[in-house]
Formats: sequence, C-alpha cells, structure tokens
Amino acid sequence: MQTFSAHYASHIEEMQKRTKEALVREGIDGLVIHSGQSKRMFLDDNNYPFHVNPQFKAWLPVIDNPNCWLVVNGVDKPKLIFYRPKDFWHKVPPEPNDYWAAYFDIVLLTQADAVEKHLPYDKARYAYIGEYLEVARALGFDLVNPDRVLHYLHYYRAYKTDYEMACMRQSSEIAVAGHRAAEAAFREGLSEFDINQAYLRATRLGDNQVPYNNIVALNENAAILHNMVTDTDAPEHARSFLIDAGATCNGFASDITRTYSREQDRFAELIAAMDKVTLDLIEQLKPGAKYLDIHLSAHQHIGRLLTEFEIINMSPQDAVEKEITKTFFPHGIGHFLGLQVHDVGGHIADDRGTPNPPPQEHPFLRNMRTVEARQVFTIEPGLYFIDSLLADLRSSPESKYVNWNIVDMFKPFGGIRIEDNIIVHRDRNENMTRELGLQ
Ligand SMILES: [Mn+2]
Repeated sequence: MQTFSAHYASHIEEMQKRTKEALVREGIDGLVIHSGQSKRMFLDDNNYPFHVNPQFKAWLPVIDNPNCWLVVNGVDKPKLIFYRPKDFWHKVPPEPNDYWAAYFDIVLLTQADAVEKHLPYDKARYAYIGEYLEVARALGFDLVNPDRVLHYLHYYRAYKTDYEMACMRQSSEIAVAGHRAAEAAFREGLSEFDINQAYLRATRLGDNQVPYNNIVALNENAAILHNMVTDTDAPEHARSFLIDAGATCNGFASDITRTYSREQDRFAELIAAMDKVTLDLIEQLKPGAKYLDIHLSAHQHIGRLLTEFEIINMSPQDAVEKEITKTFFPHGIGHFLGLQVHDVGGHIADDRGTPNPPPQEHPFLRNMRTVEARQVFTIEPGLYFIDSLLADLRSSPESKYVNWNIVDMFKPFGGIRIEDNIIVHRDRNENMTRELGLQ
C-alpha cells in the first residue's frame, strides 16, 4: 500500500499531462469518463459480472463500482462522482478514504440517473469516454470516444508510471502464489477443475476477478491454445500440465504460463529447452529492438528445437522458410501488458493512431512497436502438437520432412508455453516473474 501511495502523486500528474495534450489535439475542454453500468442478461433478472472501463481504472484503483464518473481537464483537480446508493440488496462500497482519495474532488451519487447535475454544463466542450452511447446521448454529449483522444491515450498507455509498475509487480506476486499452488495440485494428481480451484484459492481471486479465463490443461488438452473448459475428472495418468493464468492488482494484470512434465522424460527435456528459448528471447527485449524481430527470432529457435529433438529432418532455416515452424508455434510471441491483459497500442505507429498492423505472414502478432523503456511485455513462445494443424501438414508435400513417429510420441503431452512478464528499463530488464522466484 505504501509503495502505491508513494508513487500516486506522480501518476496523477502524468495522467493530467496526457489528458491536457489529448484535449488540445481534439480542441475541447475536458473528458467525462464513465466507469460503466451493470449489464442485465437477456430475459433474466441477473447481471453479467461488472468490468470497468479501462480508461476509468487508468486513473484510480476503483474497479468494482458501476455508475461512477470522472470529470478531467488536465489542469484542475479531477472530479470523481462516486456511486454510493442506498441499497439493502447489495453491498454498498464505503466512502473513499484511501491514499488516492485526496487527489479527487469527490461527490457521492446515491441515484445512478441523477448524475446530470454533477456533470459539466456545456456538454459540447466535453467528450464522453465510455461504453454506453445511449447514456451519453441522453445526457447531451455529441462527442463520444473521439478517435484522436483515444489514439493518444492508448499510445502513451504503453509507458508505465512508477505507480503502475508497483501495481504490476504486486499483480505478478499474486499470480506466482497461484502458480505454485497449481503445480502442487498437479503433482497431487488433481483434475483441471480442482487445480484451477487451488490456483484461485492461493490468489484470493474469484473466477470473475482474474484478468482472463485461466487456461488449465492436462495432457492432450495442453494443445488447445485457449482450453477454458476444465475437466472435473482427473485423468488416470496426468503426464503434463500447462497453466496460463494471471492476477490483478488495482486493475493491472499479470499473465504467466508454465508447463510441467510429471517424469524426467523427453518432454521434460523439451520444456527445459523451451525455457531457455524464453530467456534468450527476453535478452533481445531491449530499448530500440523491434518486437516483430523477437517474434521472427522465436521461429528460428522453434526450428532449431524441432531439428534437435528430431521432430523434423531438415535444417531450422528451411523449417522457417517452408513455414513448418508455424504448425508448432501458431501464435504471436507476446503483447503489451497493463490495464488489459492484451494491452492496447500495439498496432499503432504513433500517437495519432497511424495503423501499424502485423505482416500478413504473422497475423496473430499483437505488437509491432519498437521496444522502449517503461514498457511492459509478455514473452511467450510455444511449441504444440495440435491435431488439426498437424493434419494439414501431414497432407501437404512437406509431410516428408516430419518424423511422424516422434510427433506421435509427443502428442499425448499436448504442448508447451512458457510466459514471463517483463518491465523494460533503460539499462536492464526486470523479469518480474523470475525475480519472484518462479522458475
Ligand atoms: Mn499472454
């Protein structure tokens, strides 16, 4: 808590600075940022879990309260309209009095639809930032989520303030505790469902509080990139275990993946080799590097491992050129991490939002930026034995380059992904995951 409060003043200062510049570019006076609303399920009287507007939680660690509003102009003390209904059905949040509260002029709102009197009078000079366009119109805003403002904020969100880094370190620490508990549950022979429960219990987070659906996969399921349906029955023999799971702190995500083999077998050797690949690629992550080059380098590494483990009978270079590495590594090498697990701004070239999409040959790469200090990334190479992709390869002329008996040997293990979370500093990388001792 102390770390957060020590850095909070400079965080708000930076947010003010960015807001001011975004407003100058748009030629308006301020932003009205809506935390969101509860969403009713169709033909039901229950609501979906609430997920706050990321532009709202960028300012303050309030992530679970709908019907809140921020009024900011980059100069004056930000105004927070904090929803605190009279409600005997639901838990009402306490009046804000944490370290962050002093940085806002706070108005308490007891009725969600009575917000108008607290908003700026001249709506034409303000932009609404939020999801509920009909609410914005009803309140009289013409300017809704203007591109120029969003591009600017998205671009600079890649540079983390000290406060944000402190949140992300804490988020990593929580996730690491979960990963340790999950590994122990795998060693005990529990089911995917029960391993996931062990993870959640250790993180003290509920299913709806983790930043994305945990991926918890045993054996062949490790080849399903987003295996989100957990099996409640334990397999007779759990050979391998892949877990991709994060945590959240003040709205900031961590996103960590580990893969384990039960025995000291060939698959364990492949995991060890992939672990070295992850660390090698992280070495390349430094100011001035192009993130795309790290992705391309990952394909070279995968080609090399495919040769070394005799999965293919060709040179690594040829495997990359003939796109055989894509069968085994079909996703991108990683992404920005922050308020969202796949944080924004990876596909724009500048703060005006000039598009910078990934090359056609690598459509799933989420980041095309040049690496700079204060940016936070994941690096997550993978090597999988995916039925559908292998079937395509098998029916192609390149089939002859593959040692199918070796593929069949590895298939029951599913696949491998090893993912760390890294803050890039000017002179060094801070691998948050490893520095917390998760190997
Ligand atoms: Mn990831």
